[in-house]
Amino acid sequence: MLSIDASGPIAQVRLQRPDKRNAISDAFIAQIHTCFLNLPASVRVVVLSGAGKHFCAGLDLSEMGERSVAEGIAHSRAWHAAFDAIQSGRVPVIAVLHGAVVGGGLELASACHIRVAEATTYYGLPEGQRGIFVGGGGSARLPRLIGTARMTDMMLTGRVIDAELGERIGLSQYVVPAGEGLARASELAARIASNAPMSNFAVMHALPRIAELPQAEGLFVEALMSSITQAEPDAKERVRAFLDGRAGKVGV
Ligand code: 1HE
Repeated sequence: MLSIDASGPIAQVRLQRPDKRNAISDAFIAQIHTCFLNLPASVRVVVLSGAGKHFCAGLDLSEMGERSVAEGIAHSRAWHAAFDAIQSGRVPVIAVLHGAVVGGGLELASACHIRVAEATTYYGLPEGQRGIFVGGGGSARLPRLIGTARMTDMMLTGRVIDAELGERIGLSQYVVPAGEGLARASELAARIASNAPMSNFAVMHALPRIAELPQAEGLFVEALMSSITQAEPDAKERVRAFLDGRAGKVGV
């Protein structure tokens, strides 16, 4: 269900269940979790994409069945653990979106660090229509991306958001023509992989925590993180390279 090429610094991870629109079953969520927990040390960035017509149709509804309350909680917590392994993992993850990015598929996308949406992308939260609620971290992550009011609208009315509007409101950071998502993600991944590891660590792990802190505490943590990055030999060499004219200017 998950195809993984982790042979180079940029790993390609692909949802590979196109006949079921990459719907996420219990076995599938376990594979996603295992994959992100066990990325080889040589991997610096992951590009996550979906095979077939759509990125992901969310929860495999055929398995919803007759779960008890306790089983339902355990199920949701398994999704949380898997998506936490993405968001709070060791390396940045770029999602390449196309077609349906709905329900748990949108929850998966929202756990990634950068989202590149092809023009065919549409976003929906059909949970409201299915009589259920989000369970894959959507209520914690999506309001932070798009605001509680927009998520409320999507869930209450079944509103579907297209790629362009999705970019404007923060569901993706990029929109590209159909079929160009992987190429754009690979370019972005190469840039990310060329950064100092400590800078990427700070962006992935300090930045989201600082954003949740009161300002005074956030500024204090920023000062610590800033000093830690500057103390790295890598940072000293990169700054020297710029001052010596050996490193590129901003935007060049
Ligand atoms: C599925 C699923 C699925 C497709 N679970 N089997 N998610 C949803 O409510 C979305 C439900 N799916 C759809 O609305 C559509 O399938 C799509 C818009 C995503 C794609 O449409 P289309 O026309 O390309 O495909 P299709 O013909 O609808 O589906 C092809 C097959 O995939 C078909 O099975 P088949 O055996 O008849 O060929 C579908 O039944 C199957 N399929 N989506 C199971 N989701 C942690 S909580 C998260 C909560 C949620 O995610 S709720 C939202 C669930």
